[in-house]
Amino acid sequence: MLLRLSSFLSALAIVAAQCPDPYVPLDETRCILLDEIVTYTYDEAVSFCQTHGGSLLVIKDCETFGLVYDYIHSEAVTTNHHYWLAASDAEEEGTWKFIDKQPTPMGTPFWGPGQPSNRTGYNCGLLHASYNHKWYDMPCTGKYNAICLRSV
Ligand SMILES: *[C@@H]1O[C@H](CO)[C@@H](O)[C@H](O)[C@H]1NC(C)=O
Ligand SMILES: [Ca+2]
Repeated sequence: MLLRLSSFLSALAIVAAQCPDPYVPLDETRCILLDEIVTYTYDEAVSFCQTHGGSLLVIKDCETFGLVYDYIHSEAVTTNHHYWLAASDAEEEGTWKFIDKQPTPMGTPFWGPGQPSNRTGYNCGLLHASYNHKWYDMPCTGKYNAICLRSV
């Protein structure tokens, strides 16, 4: 039992050590950096994450959404902010792609009801604080907070 606990703790230490500051572990293979202080346009948020050796938030499965959601909701100060999702339909209206050109999942549990709205000029994805951080399409020139992900 003791042995198990100590190997678990040292495994945790290894994971923690592998995420460069100011990143913290999201899971065994990924690190997360959340900035709830400074707001950015979509393009500024993309640059912010690149500067920090990562990528603006990409979520391709429920598990990742759950981990990111739990991280956002772990503190009141981070819960009350909107965060950019690195997804856009600027290239072709209604065709949502992540920054890595992969298709963005549609519908539940990701997008809010009736989202994306596909309104003119609403071409960037946002985790909306007023809607439990479900995804909404917003003008890319809005100023919101950023979450970056990177590999350990
Ligand atoms: C907007 O387009 C997407 C992709 O075609 C679609 O899934 C979604 O239902 C559309 N939204 C509305 C409000 O019609
Ligand atoms: Ca659009």
